[in-house]
Amino acid sequence: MPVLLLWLAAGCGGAGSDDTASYAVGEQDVATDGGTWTVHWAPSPDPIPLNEVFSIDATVLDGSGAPVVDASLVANAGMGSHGHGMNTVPETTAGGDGTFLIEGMLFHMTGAWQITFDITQGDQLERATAEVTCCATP
Ligand SMILES: [Cu+2]
Repeated sequence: MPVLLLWLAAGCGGAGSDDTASYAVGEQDVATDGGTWTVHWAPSPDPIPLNEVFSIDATVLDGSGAPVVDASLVANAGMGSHGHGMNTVPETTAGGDGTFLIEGMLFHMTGAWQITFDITQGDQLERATAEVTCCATP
């Protein structure tokens, strides 16, 4: 039955649909605003649950697609249209190989959220922003 449900969501899921599958984020690549790096990321669990803590696996890549091992990353999120952020402060753990584990994210409202990844390498700082629509209702 899960296969059938996914197929139905893919065929019929549109604006306003509350099918769980229509909120799946998948793996995304988001370029930083200066164009230097790409953040490859995915949430866990996916789809992101409303009002429940989730985490993000992210990898910072350079222009050739190689991991950037000496950059730092700070993640945050907010609803630009509402002018507020999250009520939690996420913590980021660097893997030392270009990967980062971001824990303690929580979306407390449905609607459009922006996840920001601030990447710093030396004295260079650039931001990647991902747009996410929250969330599947239980
Ligand atoms: Cu809001």
